Amino acid sequence: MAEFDLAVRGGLVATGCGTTRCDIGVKDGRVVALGERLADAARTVDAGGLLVLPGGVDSHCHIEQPDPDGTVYEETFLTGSRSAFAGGTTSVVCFVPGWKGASLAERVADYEKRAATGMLDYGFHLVIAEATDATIAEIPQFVARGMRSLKVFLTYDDVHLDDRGYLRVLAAARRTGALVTVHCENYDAIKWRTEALLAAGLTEPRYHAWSRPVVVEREATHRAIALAELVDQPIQIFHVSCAEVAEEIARAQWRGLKVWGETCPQYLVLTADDMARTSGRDGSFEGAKFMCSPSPRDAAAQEGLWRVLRQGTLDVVSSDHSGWSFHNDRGKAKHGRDANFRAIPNGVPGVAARLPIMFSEGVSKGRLSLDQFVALTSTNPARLMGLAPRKGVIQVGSDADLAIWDPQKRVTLTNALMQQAIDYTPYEGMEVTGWPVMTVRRGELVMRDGVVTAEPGSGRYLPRAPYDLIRPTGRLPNGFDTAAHAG
Ligand code: DUC
Ligand code: ZN
Ligand code: ZN
Repeated sequence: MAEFDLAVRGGLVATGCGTTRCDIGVKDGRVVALGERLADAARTVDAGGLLVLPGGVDSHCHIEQPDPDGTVYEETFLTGSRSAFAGGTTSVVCFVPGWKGASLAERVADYEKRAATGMLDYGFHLVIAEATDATIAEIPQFVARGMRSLKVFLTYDDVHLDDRGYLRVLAAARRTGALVTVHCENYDAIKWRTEALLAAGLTEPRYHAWSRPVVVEREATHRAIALAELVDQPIQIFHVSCAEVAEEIARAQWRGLKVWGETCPQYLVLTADDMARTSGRDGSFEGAKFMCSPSPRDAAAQEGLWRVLRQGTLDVVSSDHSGWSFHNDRGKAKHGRDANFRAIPNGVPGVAARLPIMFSEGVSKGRLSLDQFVALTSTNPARLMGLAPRKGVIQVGSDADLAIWDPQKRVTLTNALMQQAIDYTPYEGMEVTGWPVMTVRRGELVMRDGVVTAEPGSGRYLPRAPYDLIRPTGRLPNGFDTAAHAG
């Protein structure tokens, strides 16, 4: 009998702690050997001339997420899995949705059923949309079940927390050993500015960017960090749009605080000008395709982001994949094609495009080393989210999740290649160099040359234990642990 179920031979392997040419031996879904000329395997993949990387870990994905109005994001776990595998991603962390007045227990039960229908391995963040006694009391039982990251919003009508609510969630996270991830924009400032823009008749998609300039993101980021310092609670700032915001994180890190930062491809390759695009058919509504929050900025902001990625201030690149089709009347146009910018749902799809864009714009264009690319898109998110060393690395004992790349392959991005339920990609027509030609999930070849073959329902839940990296620093103002005494 062959020693391995699968051998991947002859590739240049970026393990997550360096790059080396070797074979990979897989047994029962895990990596069991790295070496030269490994013994026989039941199945062999020839990776000569190719790169073998840990499967992508996308720690910020909105998939099949129900909204309070009863609608559900169009991307299901089934279609989202197909799309992720097509783009070399094998694990995601999604969001158990939250809204005011709904019990966490009901939402978790519903979302668990949805996620179990996919093929991706998945973990859950818990959205905490209100800091009532009832919600705060529910948090520990779900952290104990492995959902050890909470998501809070400092803006959006349905979900935003005021400072006291945010402090209460930080305290609950500190007591239970969870990470808090934060959407940082100033709610009142955006609301005030939006009302003024609409009153002035500035309603088109491009004014979305005007409603939330950098300063509202920078202020909220500063506040999110300061309040986390008060509680001594580790946080991750989501979707940082420019270096000016990242500087807030750098300053906090320099002071020794546990603050991490994430950005997304849309902030590296789109700008606010994309929201001013028009088309013959859709007029200025075309700009809705590129609308997300925070807003994409400008070319200088993009260059600044590459710099802070190289410096390590931001250490994760996620997709923030959000499911709103453009052409039907349930997505971006759910309030009509002449709706003002406030009524257009935010978000852009990107679970499949994330790795090809980052590889091409980063590695192929010489902005990132191969090891930096792997760290940003797989190893670092896995470590921060408590998934490593099972995910995010290629080492003996880790799950055999691999993305096998042809670094020379040139591809023009189209929505068909994304294999997603959402009917457009904001990256249509973009040329990339480097493409994932095979994806392996737990030792199974689930994608080859764009053909996805995994069994629906074969994805596994990834419970995540409280983890060293997110342990508080122990530095408390006056040595007084507010979280131990306040609710
Ligand atoms: N911003 C978010 O915070 N969530 C989903 C989409 C978006 O643009
Ligand atoms: Zn967000
Ligand atoms: Zn998001």
